[in-house]
Amino acid sequence: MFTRAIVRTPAPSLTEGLTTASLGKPDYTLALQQHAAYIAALQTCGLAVTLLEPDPAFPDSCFVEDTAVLAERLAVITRPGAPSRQGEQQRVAQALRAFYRPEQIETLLPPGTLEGGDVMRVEDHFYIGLSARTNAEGARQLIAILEQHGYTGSTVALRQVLHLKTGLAYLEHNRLLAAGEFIEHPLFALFHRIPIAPAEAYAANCIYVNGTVLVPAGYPRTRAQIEAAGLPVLAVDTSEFRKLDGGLSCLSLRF
Ligand code: CIR
Repeated sequence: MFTRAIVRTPAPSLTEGLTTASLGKPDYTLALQQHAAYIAALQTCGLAVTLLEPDPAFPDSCFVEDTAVLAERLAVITRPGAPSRQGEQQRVAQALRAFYRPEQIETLLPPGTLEGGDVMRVEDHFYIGLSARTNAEGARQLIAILEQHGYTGSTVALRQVLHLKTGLAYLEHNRLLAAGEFIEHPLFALFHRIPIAPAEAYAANCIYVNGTVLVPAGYPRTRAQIEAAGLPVLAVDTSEFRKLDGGLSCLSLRF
């Protein structure tokens, strides 16, 4: 069960955020509305939400998931791989000090880089994507920290996606939403995989929050597949964050 989430209000500089999509710039006003609706959805799922103030110096800082990896007894402050995002983690680290004891907070060090979007937890194991943002040294440090705190970790080489969770979402009870390169990936062969249609690949980035699955609005086939697996869904519109390669998981840290 999650009880809390940390989110960060998008800054007006959001329009200058990193992207590989060709969908145009986000509409800032609409992004703020979508962000508010996202917070409301987390609250509907029972989470107490801590809202951090915007920081115009970091256009991508609303994507707080990338700045930390959280578990019940551990908070790891990451070192984002995108140069323009290095430093975002300081404000989140400060916020986490209200919820974790000093000995439960660890920090990744240079030359390691790692973004939380590359980390998918399954029970007490953490899959870590090796991506353009997360390097082998960052993964090595995270695995060592996890093992010191009673968890385990392993790496997954990525081929096409930005982050591991761009193409995967764990929905508990062995259910795994998988898109693109992960649909047939041998590492995940033992999961009950729910394959996402190529036209809806963006919708692989869902989040399971206390029994409900938040799905991006506008992906009816994925929504029907999740409902067919017996899970209640809550649709949240993330169109403006999609323009920056961001999705539902990226917008919060849940713990
Ligand atoms: C970036 O490129 O870093 C942001 N525009 C999007 C980050 C998405 N985060 C995530 O998938 N966890």
